[in-house]
Amino acid sequence: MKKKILITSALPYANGPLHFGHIAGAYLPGDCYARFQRMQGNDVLYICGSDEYGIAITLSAELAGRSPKEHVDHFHEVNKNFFKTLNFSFDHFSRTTTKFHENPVHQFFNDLLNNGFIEERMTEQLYSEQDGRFLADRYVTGTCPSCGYPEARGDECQKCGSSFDATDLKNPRSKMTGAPLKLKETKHWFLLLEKFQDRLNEWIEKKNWKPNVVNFIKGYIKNLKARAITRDIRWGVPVPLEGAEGKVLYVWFDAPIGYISATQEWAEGKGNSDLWKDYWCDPATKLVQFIGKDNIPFHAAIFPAMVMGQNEPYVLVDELPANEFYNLEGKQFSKSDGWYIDLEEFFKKYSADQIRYAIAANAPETQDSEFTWKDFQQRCNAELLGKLGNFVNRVLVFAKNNTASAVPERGELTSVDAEFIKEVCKTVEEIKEAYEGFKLRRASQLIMELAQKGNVYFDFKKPWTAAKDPSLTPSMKTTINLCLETLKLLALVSCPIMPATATRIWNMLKLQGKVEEALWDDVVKNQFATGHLLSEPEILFRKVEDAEIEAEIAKLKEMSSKAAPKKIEAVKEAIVKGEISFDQFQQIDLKVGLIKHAEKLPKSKKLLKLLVDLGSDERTIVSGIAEVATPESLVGKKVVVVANLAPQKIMGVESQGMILCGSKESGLEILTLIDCLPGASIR
Ligand code: B3M
Ligand code: ZN
Repeated sequence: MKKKILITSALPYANGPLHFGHIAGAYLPGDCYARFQRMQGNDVLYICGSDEYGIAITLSAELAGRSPKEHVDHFHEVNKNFFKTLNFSFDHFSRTTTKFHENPVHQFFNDLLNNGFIEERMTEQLYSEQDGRFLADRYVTGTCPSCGYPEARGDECQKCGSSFDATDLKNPRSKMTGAPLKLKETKHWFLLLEKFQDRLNEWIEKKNWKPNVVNFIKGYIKNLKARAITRDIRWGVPVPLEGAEGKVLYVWFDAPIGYISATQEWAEGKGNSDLWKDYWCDPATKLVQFIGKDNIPFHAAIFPAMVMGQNEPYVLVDELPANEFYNLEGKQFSKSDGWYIDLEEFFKKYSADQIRYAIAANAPETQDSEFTWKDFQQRCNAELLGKLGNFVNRVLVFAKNNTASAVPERGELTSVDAEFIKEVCKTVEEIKEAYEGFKLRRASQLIMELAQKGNVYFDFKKPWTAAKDPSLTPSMKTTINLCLETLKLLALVSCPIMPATATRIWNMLKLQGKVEEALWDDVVKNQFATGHLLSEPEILFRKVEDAEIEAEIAKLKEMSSKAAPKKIEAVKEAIVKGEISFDQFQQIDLKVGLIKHAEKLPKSKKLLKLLVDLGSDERTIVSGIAEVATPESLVGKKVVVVANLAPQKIMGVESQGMILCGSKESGLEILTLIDCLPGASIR
């Protein structure tokens, strides 16, 4: 019977480009599963979209010099295109800033509040008087309460490794402006997760999920406590209450509801705005959510609790195939560390199916796994080309030369033929089970086994000798008939992982319609008619040469050795700021300033207090250049000053401008001029 299957892949944050590490975890497995289930004739809806709110977004937008909206607009497109390049088959790829999103998020919040699962509490948080706002942990730096390291992060110390609340930092400051922070009371709303302990336990008991997921989540449920679900920032879904102005819902509260709002947007696009309910509100729906292991708590406990505590009949997750991590040559993919694969370059040389197959064959299903260039080459050459490509090609070329590109008739079967058919059918059945059970590694391995069985059979039957002996013609025809049937099955079983390759095989066999729309059982059952004409054979895969792979490895090493040591700096540089008009640029008054006096600011390692002659007037400027220049060396230098910047108090001193510097690995480089006079404008 036809099943209704709602499939989701974790909504990627729209704050940076995705890489193959992400693809291996929550995405490729989802796409293969969706494709497979469609071919089973099931009613599949595959939903994904960008996760666009939260501190991670505002912080990286700020570093990039963009507004959060500009930032998510940019990366939403970037990531959407990446999925397209990889041939993803989402029925809809939405985003959490659509007009559809706020309603269901508010419905969840209001229901949970009215049902007694959300409570208002007063908390203390770090506040910046200068910016007039509360700062999230990630925006805060200060002195580590354990080891005294002065630049500790808001949640943990990168020097001694201890973790703490930002409110424990000594001398807390804003990471962006250096402004001092103080504790201030603020109201927040808490989700009382402990109230769901029993229901969650009972529910999880019945799940037959991977042991790592179930064990983790059982431990997690034991320690459930109330969690703040609001934040003092402006970028997010507003809290739907009076007295909550300036507060938004925590991104992990709204993001999973994005699966629902994305489906609503999809339904609207289909011209039936209620259609989403057919999936989300029908208990017969099977909800399968693909995620990476770091997202387990939210999908296996927190979101299910939210669903349990609200009033709409939304379905709970049925299957949660969570994957481990996928690294690159032994380390995490990281653009800022130069440890990544340039995707534009990659897709100039390799195809989506090559990488889809390489990831599937080595998917991080039970433990972390990794992409290595050598493994990629081996998969491409020994497996895709050597086994699958080879079998497809030799059969089709043989048929072209010996059976006039037509499917020959199947004669009497020898025991070898019969055994071959049995083996092929068994392998196809095993591949089906592998897909059904979220086992892409196993499916990939079996696909190659199937191709290899074909090669062995072809070699054993030696149709090329039979072709020369008229008395053996019937046997030759049987061989080619069975090989062509196997090609058709190879197109079928490889379609979820390698849709483009499957399509090419399908087309070479001149089969009707699209392979991805074919029904699995029909393809297995229906045999070629004798005399069915085939198309021209084409080469499926090219050889990946040693020299290419060596060059890729060398490039990776070079990029990582050149990468800036600090992640934040690298992000700053990697992203070009949003466009401004010429008029906006003209508003910045840049002038040549002569440094007349310089001294260290007491109690600061970085700051110098400078007296700068701007021709028309003299200014006091506080500048963070103490680590790159001594006060003596600066006197007499002519520097670039932002002359019309609003004055700013820095450590008690009013700074009346800013000195421009370039950033480099070891710190800063001050921009200086030789011939210009103080006060000259810079254009
Ligand atoms: N954006 C985290 C991540 O990309 C988060 C997933 C949300 S799923 C609702 O890992
Ligand atoms: Zn420390």
